Amino acid sequence: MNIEDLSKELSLVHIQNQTELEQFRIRFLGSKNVLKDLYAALKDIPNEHKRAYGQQVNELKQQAEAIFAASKAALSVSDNQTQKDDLTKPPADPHVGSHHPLSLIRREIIEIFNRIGFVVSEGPEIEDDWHNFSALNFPPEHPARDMQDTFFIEKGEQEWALRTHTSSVQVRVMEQQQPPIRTISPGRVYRNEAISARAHCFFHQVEGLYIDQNVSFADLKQTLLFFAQELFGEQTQIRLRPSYFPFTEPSAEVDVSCSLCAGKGCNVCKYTGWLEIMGCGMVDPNVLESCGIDAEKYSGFAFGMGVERIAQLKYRVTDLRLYSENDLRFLKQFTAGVS
Ligand code: 2U9
Repeated sequence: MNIEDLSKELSLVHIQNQTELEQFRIRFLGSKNVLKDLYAALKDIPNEHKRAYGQQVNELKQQAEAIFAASKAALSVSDNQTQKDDLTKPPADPHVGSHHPLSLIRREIIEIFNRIGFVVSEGPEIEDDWHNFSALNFPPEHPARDMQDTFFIEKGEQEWALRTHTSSVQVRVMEQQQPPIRTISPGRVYRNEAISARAHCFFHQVEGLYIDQNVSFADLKQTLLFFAQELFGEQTQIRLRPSYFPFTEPSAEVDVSCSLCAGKGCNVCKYTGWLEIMGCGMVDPNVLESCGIDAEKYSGFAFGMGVERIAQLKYRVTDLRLYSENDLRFLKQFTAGVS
């Protein structure tokens, strides 16, 4: 074999498996390799050509070493690939996803109210003035109707708003059916607020409504106590503080005893022993009448809570923005909730 023949052979070589790799190694790099004959022939080369000849043989050797190294690396990658394609192997990393913390809490809230006969109702996120405000007894000059609190959309003659609460869904339920009504409305709502750790331009609510004959404030209190004990544990107590909403009278804010310190006082409950979780009240007779329900015959209670607020308390989330940033470091912490 001369230099030209071997150079041509190297330029055409294509190693496809481990056997061919070993054959190549023996032929070009083994103890009796073909290049040794070329080195041996050096002594017969005229002196003036020795240097050029030696250089050509060295280049052939380097070329053979490079081909061997590259082929060996390529074959080890494809061997790994073959192993990966072994369908009998168990998956190395199944990449289990997670449910969003707000979905987990919403599901938990819905399940609790399902157990006592409340059914889910849903409705549009873009609402008219009637369903979002007027039917709910908001006076014409109420500040919530202001541009600064509500996102308005102008389309043709009609003015629309992004709903500011899911009570609008329950107005639609009352318009369509007569009591007994026992419904909860989970959903996204919008407020025209600057985004910060404590406020967002959208959040999620679950609102509840129960209308029948002789529904009393005691029924409301017992229902909320049941809910709080299911959600936070059977030791949980509730307390109601008087409040005001246009759609309920009387109205109250609902606190639960702090489950971290059992009501003794800690930094989460700001040493009060209580955590505010929702608002509630008896449905204002004006609202019943606006929705076609006889307020002489029927009464009802309603309540509303922010899902972010409940998730914040259960999971100790301190910044509202985390819920909508899709940061995997945050979301991955809820993998245990996948079922
Ligand atoms: C109808 C009539 C009345 C729903 C209610 C609240 C009290 C309440 C807030 C809690 C925190 C909203 O998410 S939040 O900002 N809600 O305090 N919501 S009573 O009352 C209704 C609902 C429907 C027809």
